[in-house]
Amino acid sequence: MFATDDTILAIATPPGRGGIGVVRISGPDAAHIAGALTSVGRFAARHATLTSVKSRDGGVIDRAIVTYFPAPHSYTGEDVVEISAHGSPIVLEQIVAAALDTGARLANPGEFTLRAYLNGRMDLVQAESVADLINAVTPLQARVACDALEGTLTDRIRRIDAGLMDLIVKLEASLDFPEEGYHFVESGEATCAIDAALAGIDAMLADARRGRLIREGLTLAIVGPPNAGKSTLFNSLVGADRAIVTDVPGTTRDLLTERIDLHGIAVTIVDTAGLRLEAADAIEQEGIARARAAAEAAAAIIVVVDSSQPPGEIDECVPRDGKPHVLVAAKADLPGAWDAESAGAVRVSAVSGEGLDRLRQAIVKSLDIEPSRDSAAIANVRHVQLMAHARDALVSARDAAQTGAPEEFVLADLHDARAAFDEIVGARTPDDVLRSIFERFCIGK
Ligand SMILES: Nc1nc2c(ncn2[C@@H]2O[C@H](COP(=O)(O)OP(=O)(O)OP(=O)(O)O)[C@@H](O)[C@H]2O)c(=O)[nH]1
Ligand SMILES: [Mg+2]
Repeated sequence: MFATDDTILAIATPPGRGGIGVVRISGPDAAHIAGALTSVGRFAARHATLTSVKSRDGGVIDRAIVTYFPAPHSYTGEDVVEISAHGSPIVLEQIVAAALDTGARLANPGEFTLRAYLNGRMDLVQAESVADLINAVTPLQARVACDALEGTLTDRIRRIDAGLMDLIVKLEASLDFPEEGYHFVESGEATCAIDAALAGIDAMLADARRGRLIREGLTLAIVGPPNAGKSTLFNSLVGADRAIVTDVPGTTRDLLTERIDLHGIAVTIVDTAGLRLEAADAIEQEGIARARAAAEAAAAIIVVVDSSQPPGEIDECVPRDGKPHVLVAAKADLPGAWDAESAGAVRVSAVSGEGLDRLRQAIVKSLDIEPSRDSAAIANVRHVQLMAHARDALVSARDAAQTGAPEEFVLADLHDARAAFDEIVGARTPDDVLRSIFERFCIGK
């Protein structure tokens, strides 16, 4: 169980120096503590009050803006006080120490949001999206998290759930008249209602892969023969001179990784050693082994081939397992030695910059995620697993309804599906699951 009857506090702004730093206090003693720190008798609700904040010995720590949010109209649903002081770690730590002296305790990671959830200020999906929003590294990730925070995912689930509830009520009413079988609902009508719910779930699961790529990002490996122009392309995509480029085949040995924003998707791009059978030495051999492992681990691959040289053994570089990949004909500014067009390759020149935009588009297209549509309501593994569980239960419910099995059988499966929905939005979620969710938060959130 989670304690919520004490008063917690934490620095809510990131570590380091800044214009403003905020100490947040939440719990029954929040107003009392603010009074003790400032000697302001009573703070008006949601009014910014400029006042001195003092330590226990009466010395002034800083001039700060204090805002009091009385319960239940606050982030956590409890009495909350936010002290906006100057953004100095020393000042903020002194304010925290002074507040601790008055009986509050330090908040655990995510504890403010946990309380917001426990007090019904938001459901679990919204609480999880707070962490996603804070951790977003691309604007698209932020937008998807913000959508979930607004409740789009919850709404979608609630709509499916309402249809099931309707069916459950009718089936349970039928149970009161056992001799007459499906009394308030025909077996066909039940099947129809379950099919509608299944269609809703399937649409969400289809979105899930795309949502997860947006939420979690993905790894993209650049592979190809030596000297093809892989490191040059890596540098172009990263927008910095990260990798060493020379005309000596076998220049790159170690894996180089860099994070880029590819049309809103957080992509970790990996430069690798050129693949060839005859490695010059043990170092290159190890580099090639690492290149293969990186290609194996990546979600997608860019195969780079020199367009000015006979292509050689490029088949070796193309993934065989159907993994998304894009073929690049590099050095497009030089006279071509093979027909890039009919090979379906994107012609790219690092010298002229030709083809880079087309390449970015081709990569996104190969991932099949259309990032312009922003209905990625379901993105997190926990949600996907529970949704899949609900789906299994509904398939079993439909089979039972179709074969005219007793209502109890159908009902058991329907309740099972609804329990999974409840666990997603947090209406019924075990404490250990809650704990692991909120542990991922930062302190002060
Ligand atoms: N003209 C021209 N030369 C290029 C282009 N891209 C790369 N090069 C040259 O091709 C040579 C090899 O480039 P790298 O980027 O080091 O090739 P790599 O595939 O990383 O090579 P390894 O690390 O040895 O496997 C260098 O001399 C580059 O300057 C290009 O678009 N046009
Ligand atoms: Mg290289």
